Amino acid sequence: MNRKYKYSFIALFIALFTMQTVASTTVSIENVFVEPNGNVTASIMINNVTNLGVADIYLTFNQTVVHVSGANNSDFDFLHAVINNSTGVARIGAFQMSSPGLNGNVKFADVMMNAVGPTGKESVLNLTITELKEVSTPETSIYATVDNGTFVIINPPEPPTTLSNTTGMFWINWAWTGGSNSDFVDVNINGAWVENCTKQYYNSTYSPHATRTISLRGYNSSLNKYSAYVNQTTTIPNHDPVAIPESAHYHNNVGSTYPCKVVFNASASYDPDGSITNYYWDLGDGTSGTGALVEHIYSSWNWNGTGYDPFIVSLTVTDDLNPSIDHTISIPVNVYIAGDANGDGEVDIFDATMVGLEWDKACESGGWIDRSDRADLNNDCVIDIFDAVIIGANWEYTAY
Ligand SMILES: [Ca+2]
Ligand SMILES: [Ca+2]
Ligand SMILES: [Ca+2]
Ligand SMILES: [Ca+2]
Repeated sequence: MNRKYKYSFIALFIALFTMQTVASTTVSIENVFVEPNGNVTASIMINNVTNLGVADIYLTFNQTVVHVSGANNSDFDFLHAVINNSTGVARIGAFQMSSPGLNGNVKFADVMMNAVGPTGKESVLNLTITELKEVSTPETSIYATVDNGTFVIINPPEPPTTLSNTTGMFWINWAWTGGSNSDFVDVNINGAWVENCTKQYYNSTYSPHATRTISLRGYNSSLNKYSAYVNQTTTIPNHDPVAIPESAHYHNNVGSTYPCKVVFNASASYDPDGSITNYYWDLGDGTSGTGALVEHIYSSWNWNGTGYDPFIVSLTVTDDLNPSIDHTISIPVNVYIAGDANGDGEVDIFDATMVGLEWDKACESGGWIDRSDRADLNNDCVIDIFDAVIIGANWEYTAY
C-alpha cells in the first residue's frame, strides 16, 4: 500500500467511526398520561447537542384535549413562552445570554399541561424547530431530528373488586377481580408488601386460627398512580376435635359380685388444629367419668324381654380454643349378668362351652375376637379358670 492510499484509508476509517459513535441531535417531548382534569409536566429535551446557544421551538397540540399553562426549568439562561390555547400553539424560545454553549443532553423546558378533554382522548404533542443554533459568530444552525410525543387522558386505576376468601386448616386463599385501568395489583398482608401481581389470587400458609388482613390496590404505570386500598380480614376458623372412644371389652358382665371392670380409652382422640383439653364420658348407666382413661364396673343390665339392650357410652372431647368445640361419639357396650358369656340371658352349658373354646386366649395374642371378649367374663384379658368359676357360681341364673 503506498502512502497516498494509506492515508485515504485512515481518513475513511475515521469518518465511519465518527458516524457510528456520534448520534445526531434530537428534539423530543415525552409521552404523558393524565387523568381527566389532571395536570402533568412533560420535558422537551435537546439531546446530543454541541455548543447550543439558541432554540426556538413550536409545540402544537389539540386544544380540545390539552391546554398548556406554562414552561420553566430550562437549562438555558433565558426562557420565554407564548401560549395560545385557543389555537393550540405554544411558542417557546430560549437562549444563552452570557454563558457558553450547552452540550450533551439539554433540557429545553418543562411544559406544564392540563387535560381539558374527556377520558380516552389523546393529542399529538407536535414539535417544530424554528431555530436551533450554536453560540458562534456567525451563527451556525444545528441539524436536529424531532421526536414528537403524545398526550393521553385515561382514568385512574380502580381497586380490585369481588374480594373473597376460602380457608383450610393451615391456609388462606384470597381471590378477586382486578379493577379497571390497573397494570398490576399491589398485595399487602397485615400492612407488609408481599407482591405485585397480575394474577387474581393470593395463597399463603399460616398457623391454625391465624388472623390476617389482606390489602389490595391497583396500579397504573402510565399515571404512576395507585388506587385506594380494598381490605379484608380473615381468621382461620377452629376445626372440630375428633372423639375416638375405644375399649378392649365391648362384652362385659355385671361386676358387683364377681369382678368385671371395663376400661374406656379416649387417647386416640385428637384435635387437628390444637389439642384436647377435656374428656367426658357418659357411661350409659347414669354414671359418668372424666379423663382419657376411665374405669367402670357395671352393676345393672338392660333386659328388654327377649334380649339385652346395650348401654350407650358417649365420649365428648373438647378442644383448646375459646370458644371451644365439642365432639361426641357414642358406642354400644353390652353388659350381661355374671356368667352369661353368649348373652342369651341364661348361665348354662353354652357359656361354659364358649369359655372352653376360647381357653388360654389373651387380649394381646392377636386371636382376640368378639367371642374371646365374650368368654373373658372378668375382663382380665385372659380366658382361664377364673372365668369358668364365674359360670359355675352363677349356674342357671337368668337375666329375667
Ligand atoms: Ca380445634
Ligand atoms: Ca348364656
Ligand atoms: Ca368380656
Ligand atoms: Ca378372664
